[in-house]
Amino acid sequence: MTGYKMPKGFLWGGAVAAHQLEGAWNEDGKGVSVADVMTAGSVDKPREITHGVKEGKNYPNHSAIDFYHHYKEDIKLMAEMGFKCFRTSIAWTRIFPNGDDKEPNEAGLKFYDDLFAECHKYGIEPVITLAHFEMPYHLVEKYGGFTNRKVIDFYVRFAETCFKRYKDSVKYWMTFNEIDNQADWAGKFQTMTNSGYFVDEQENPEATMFQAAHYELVASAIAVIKGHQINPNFKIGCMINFTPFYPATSDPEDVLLAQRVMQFRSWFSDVHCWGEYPKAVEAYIERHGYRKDITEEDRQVLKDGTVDYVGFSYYSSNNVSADTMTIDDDKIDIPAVTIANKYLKQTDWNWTIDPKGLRWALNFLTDRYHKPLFIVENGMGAYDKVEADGSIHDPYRIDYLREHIIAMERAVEFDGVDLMGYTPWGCIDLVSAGTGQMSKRYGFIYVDKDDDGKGTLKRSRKDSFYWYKNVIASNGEDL
Ligand code: P53
Repeated sequence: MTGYKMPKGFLWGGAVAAHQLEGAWNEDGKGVSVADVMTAGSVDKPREITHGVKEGKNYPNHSAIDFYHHYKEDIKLMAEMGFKCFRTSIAWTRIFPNGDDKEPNEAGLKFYDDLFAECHKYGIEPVITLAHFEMPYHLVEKYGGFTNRKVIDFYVRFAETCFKRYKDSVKYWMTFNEIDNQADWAGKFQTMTNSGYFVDEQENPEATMFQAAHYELVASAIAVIKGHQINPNFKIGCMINFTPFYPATSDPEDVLLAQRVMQFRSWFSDVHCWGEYPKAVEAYIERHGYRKDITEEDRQVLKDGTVDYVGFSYYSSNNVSADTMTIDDDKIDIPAVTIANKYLKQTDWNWTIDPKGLRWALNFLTDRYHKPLFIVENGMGAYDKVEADGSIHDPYRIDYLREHIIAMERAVEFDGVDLMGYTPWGCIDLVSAGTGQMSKRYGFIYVDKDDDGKGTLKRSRKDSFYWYKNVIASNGEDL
C-alpha cells in the first residue's frame, strides 16, 4: 500500500488505436489507410512504407488481432479489470474510405455505435482519438496528405461527422495522436503517420513539416470549435508524445541545447493550448523562410480553437549533448544530438526507462499550460513467455507500471497536478506501431499471434491483469 489514492472519478483504463488491433482492413467498405501500406519490421529493421498495397508483402495491420470481430469478448475482459475508460481511435477509412468522399460509410459508423454501446454496458467511458496514424492512403496519393491545405476540409468533415454521430456516446476526444513526432522531420514513419507524405519525395523536408503541421493545427482548432458547438460538454484535447530532453551535463552548451530541443518538441502543444506559436519557433521559421502559408484567419482560428486538456503519452526520457552540434549551428536535428543516459536502463527495444521523468513531465506540462492533463499512454514493450499451463508471468511489466504510477501519484498528491486519468498503452496485445511486430507486447491480456501472423487469436490473462485489477479497485493505493 502506498497510502495514496487518486481523486474520485479518476479515469483508470487502457489505450489502443484502431489500426493496431481491429484488423478487417478491407471489410464493410473500409478504405486503405497509411497503416495498411506499412510492412512488418523489427527492432533493427524499419517498416517499409509501400506506394499502395503490394502483392506478397506482410502487412501486419491488415488482420492485427481482429478486434473488429472480437470486441465484445475484449471489452468484457477490460470490464473485468474494472476499466472506467477505454481509449481507442476511429479508423478514418471506415468512415471516409478515400478521405474525400462526400458521404460517410454507414457500416463504419455503425461499428463504432456498437463498440461504444458495448463500453457503456459496463460503465466504461470511451476516450476517442480522431487521427491516430490512420489517414486514408488516397489522400496521400492524390493530395500529398497535409502538405495540401485542402486536406484540412477533409479532416474537418471526418471530425464533424464523428462529433454529430457520437455526440451522446462519447465525451472525451483528442484531435491528432502524437502530433509532435514529426519534430523528427527527416523520419519516414513520423512524417507519414502524422502528415501523410513520403519524406524522401520532399525538396526541403524540414520546411514541408512546418507547413503540414501548421495545417494540422488549424484543422484541429476548427474541429475543437465545431465540436463545442455540437456538444458544449465535450472535452477535446490534444495528444503529444511527451519526452523530457535532459542536458547530458551541466555544461551551459548542453543546457541551452536541451532547452532548444524542448522548445522544438513543445511548439505543437503550445499552439494547441495557447493558440499561438512560441517566440523561438516563430523566429526560426521566419529566419529560414519555412511555413510560407499562414493567414490572418488561421491565426484567429488557432486562438478560438484551443484545447480543453493535454493528453500525452509517456514512455521514456532522452538526453542531449552539444558535442556534435550547439544551438549556434541553428539547426534542429534532434536524433543527431540524442545520446544514452548512463543513469538509466533501457528496454529490449532501446527505450530508456525513467519513471521519475513522468513526474517531471506532469510538472512541466502543468507549469506551461495550466490545463488538466491526461496520461493516455504509458508502458513498456516486452517479450512474453507462455508457460506450459498457459499462464504468463510478467513481473517486468508490473514493475515498470508500478514505478510510473508512484511518480504519477506523487505529482498529484504533492505537486497539485490536475490529472484526469491514466490509460496504459496496449492494454491488450496488438501490432507495434514502430516495428509492426506482435512480439513487442504491452498487454495485460495476451493474444496468441506471432510476428508471421500465425496463432489462434485466443485471449488470456497475464499476471499483470490481476495486478492492474487490484490497482483500479483500490483507486491506486494497492500497487
Ligand atoms: P510502439 C515512437 C515513440 C513513442 C511513441 O510504440 C510512439 C512511437 C511510434 O512508434 O508511438 C506511440 O508500438 C503511439 C502508439 C504506439 C505506442 O506509442 O512502436 O501512439 O500508436 O503503439 C508504442 O512500441
